[in-house]
Amino acid sequence: KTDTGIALVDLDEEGVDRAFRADVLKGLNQLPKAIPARWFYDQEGSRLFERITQLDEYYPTRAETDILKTRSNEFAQLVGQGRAVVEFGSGSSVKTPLLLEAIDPAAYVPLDISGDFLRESAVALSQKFPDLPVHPVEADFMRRVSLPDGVGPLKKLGFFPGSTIGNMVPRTAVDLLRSMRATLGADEGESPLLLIGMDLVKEQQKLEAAYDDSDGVTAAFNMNLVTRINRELSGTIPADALDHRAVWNDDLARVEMHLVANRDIDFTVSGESFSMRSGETIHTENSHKFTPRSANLLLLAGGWTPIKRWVDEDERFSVVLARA
Ligand code: AVI
Repeated sequence: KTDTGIALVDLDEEGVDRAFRADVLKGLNQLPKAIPARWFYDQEGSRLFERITQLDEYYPTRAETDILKTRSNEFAQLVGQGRAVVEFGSGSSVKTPLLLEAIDPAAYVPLDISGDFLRESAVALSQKFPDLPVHPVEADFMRRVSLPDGVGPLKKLGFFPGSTIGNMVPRTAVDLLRSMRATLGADEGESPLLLIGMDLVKEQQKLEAAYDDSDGVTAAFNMNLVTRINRELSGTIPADALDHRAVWNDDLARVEMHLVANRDIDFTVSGESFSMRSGETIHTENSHKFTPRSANLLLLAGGWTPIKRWVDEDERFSVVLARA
């Protein structure tokens, strides 16, 4: 893939190493240079992302949590009881319980590529909801996933919070939405529903601040990719020669993160030589933002019909309910 989306692949440890090397070498040989955003999330990257979600400037987590808290009665009415909730990604510590409390589901099925995260969050959820059957599935949700026996006959609600869909270019996002339809059994019986978080277009200054916070946590998150390349791929990238940059791309309605060279540099990764001119960048992430219309269009292209949209008080973030 040439985009910086987070196309996940089903890999063992050794496979992850190989895929990381392949993506980094391919990305550094491209012009402009680009590395897929999914490689941010090693242990340190995941820890830094957790800190990002608590920053003043990073509004999406708070805004979405606020919607889930205040609109639970409306979700319950529209969704009904007794569904199997299929979450794309491991349950987040705060958001998932809010949804589960609101709609009283018959089963909870978290899908994640990382078995460790999956097991941890499944245990935490089971402690909180002792009567709820929890069926974790270790899988790449970019492809159709077979759900466990027993979940099949239940009506399904897909849950994809966090505006992670925004980290994909539209083509990849549409592929994912279509895979979700297939996983949720859209063409077999009762129409599934999808509850999805989608961040909204807003003033440039607020968007750029959310991705370039004053404590430098997002900068550290971006720079951690360099540390990871140097550690895992025997890289010699001089970290002090790269600066974090977050910039709003108005034509494509997305915040882009880059690592910008502040001087000419030469380095090697896995024995291959590379150079960057001062001012040249490595594109590390896209975070697309939506308008109500562009969100509808994307969902429709992916085979989902929007039914209802909720926004937080300050109209920064939206949660959309759609049916297949
Ligand atoms: C995971 N994802 C939705 C985050 C976002 O806002 O695009 C990742 C992130 N990158 C920098 N800050 C947060």
